[in-house]
Amino acid sequence: MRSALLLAAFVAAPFPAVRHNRLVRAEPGVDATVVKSPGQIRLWFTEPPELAVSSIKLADAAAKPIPTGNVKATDDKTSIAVAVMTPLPAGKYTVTWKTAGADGHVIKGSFGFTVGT
Ligand SMILES: [Cu+2]
Repeated sequence: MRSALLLAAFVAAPFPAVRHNRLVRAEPGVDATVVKSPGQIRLWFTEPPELAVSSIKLADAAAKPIPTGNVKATDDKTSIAVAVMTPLPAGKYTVTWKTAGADGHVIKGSFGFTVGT
């Protein structure tokens, strides 16, 4: 029902003036190289992310999923995070995320980071 209402709103206003929620910062950073395995993956957005539709997934260079905790709120309302359950060996990793802002539009993206020197 909610999605039908959202769709109707979208069709009625094909050129919405509102800006969708956007990723503004990440830790580890987008395309960053970190020396130490991160204890968590944390993302910041332009507006508070909807926790219920949020996911943060981590995979190694072979696209094998790396175990993480559940997506959780942080002390900053524009940020969400997941714990990384095991130390990451040196290598390249991909973070794939999904969330929504107050307007309910789902946004998603992915970025890489490297552990090692
Ligand atoms: Cu939007």
